Amino acid sequence: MKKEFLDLGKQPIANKFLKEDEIKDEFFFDLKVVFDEETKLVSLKEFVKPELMFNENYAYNTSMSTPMVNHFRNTASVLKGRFNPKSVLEIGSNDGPFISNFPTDTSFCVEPCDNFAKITGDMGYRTRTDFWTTDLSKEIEGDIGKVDLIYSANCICHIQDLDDCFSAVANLLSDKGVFVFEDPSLLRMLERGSYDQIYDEHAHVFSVIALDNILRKNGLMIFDVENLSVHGGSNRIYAKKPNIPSDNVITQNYYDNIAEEAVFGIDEFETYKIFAERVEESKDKLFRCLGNLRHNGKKILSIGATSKSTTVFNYCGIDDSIVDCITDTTPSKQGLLAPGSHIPVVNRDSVNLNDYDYAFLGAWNFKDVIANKERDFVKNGGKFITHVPEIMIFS
Ligand code: JHZ
Repeated sequence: MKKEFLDLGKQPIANKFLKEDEIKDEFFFDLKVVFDEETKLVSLKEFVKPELMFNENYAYNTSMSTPMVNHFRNTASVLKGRFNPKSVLEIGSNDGPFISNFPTDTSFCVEPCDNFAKITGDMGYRTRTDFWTTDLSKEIEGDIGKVDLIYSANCICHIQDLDDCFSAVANLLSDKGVFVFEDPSLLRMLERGSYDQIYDEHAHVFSVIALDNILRKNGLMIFDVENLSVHGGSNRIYAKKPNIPSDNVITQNYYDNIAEEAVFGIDEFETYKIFAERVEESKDKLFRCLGNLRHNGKKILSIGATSKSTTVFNYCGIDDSIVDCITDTTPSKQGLLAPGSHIPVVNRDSVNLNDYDYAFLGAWNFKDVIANKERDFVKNGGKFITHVPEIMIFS
């Protein structure tokens, strides 16, 4: 039932930034994407072993992006106001920007990366350094009982076995509890041509339609959906146990999202073939654009050593002969080489942007924040390049 529609070539671990002597052993896999005719789920054809991606060296610190810290503070306040949960569990708590808004004595974290689990542990939160599974959820239930709010951001789409993941949630959730999770939206990816949402960690890119099918199979139902602007367009899904009277009635947002996706053709294979053609065109155009600028002696850097830019640079064949360096605010990425492309990642403060003619937006999702921060670059004649939704040069 699974049909392949996109081949993004050989790709490395998207967040495995390297030292020079690690290049020779770098791991690559075939990044191909499939559509499941039965559930309508879009997934990677070949999954990468979770331990290779999520371990003590995982480089994506949520708290290094100020807009995301604000996002999680607001999210926590909205959820407290709407549901008033007595206990909270976060799956994939990273370095704690969401959970830190809840009391330590009634909150619990699950995080497989030791470096981050240590941070929330030090903050006083009971933290299990582990992957989210039904076995773990039963263990936690034995420890703390049922939970009123289970929350997860940019993590459920990382979990390869969704049936196990959702059964684990259904097991631990109190009868009137809510499961809230947010991940990049498949519809927004298809509309914007942002194929760089696809990389090793994103085992799936979710539509509401596919989630509706899979959650139902596993004892949960969606009652609300919110469309968010973060990460280039995400959906926040609200689910609960079916057949239990609660205040959480099915909202119009839920029906509207399902209808919008159906009109777009998200449940039809043909839609994905058209998307794949657009992606190939984008690759050719970006390679020609950056290649020509370089050929004409222009200096190019990239801003944001993102997982997304790992996909773009490796798929389009862009390396340090075209892009001199990538600036990033995350200390654990700085001083290392970007996965696959081996472009050096540097601290933003060590670079004078005015020495460059063009800045490619690896973090195009923060376009406005970056353009605002880098007004001086534009004043001095610098220009930005993005590939979303089309290849564009702008200032
Ligand atoms: P950002 C992450 O993907 C990883 P990435 C993860 N796997 C996931 O699922 C998705 O999010 C949704 C830096 N930066 O958020 C900070 C600047 O340098 O787009 C970050 O390293 N300057 C969990 O990696 C990176 O850019 C700035 O001004 O694609 C942004 O990464 C700002 C604002 C950020 O996610």
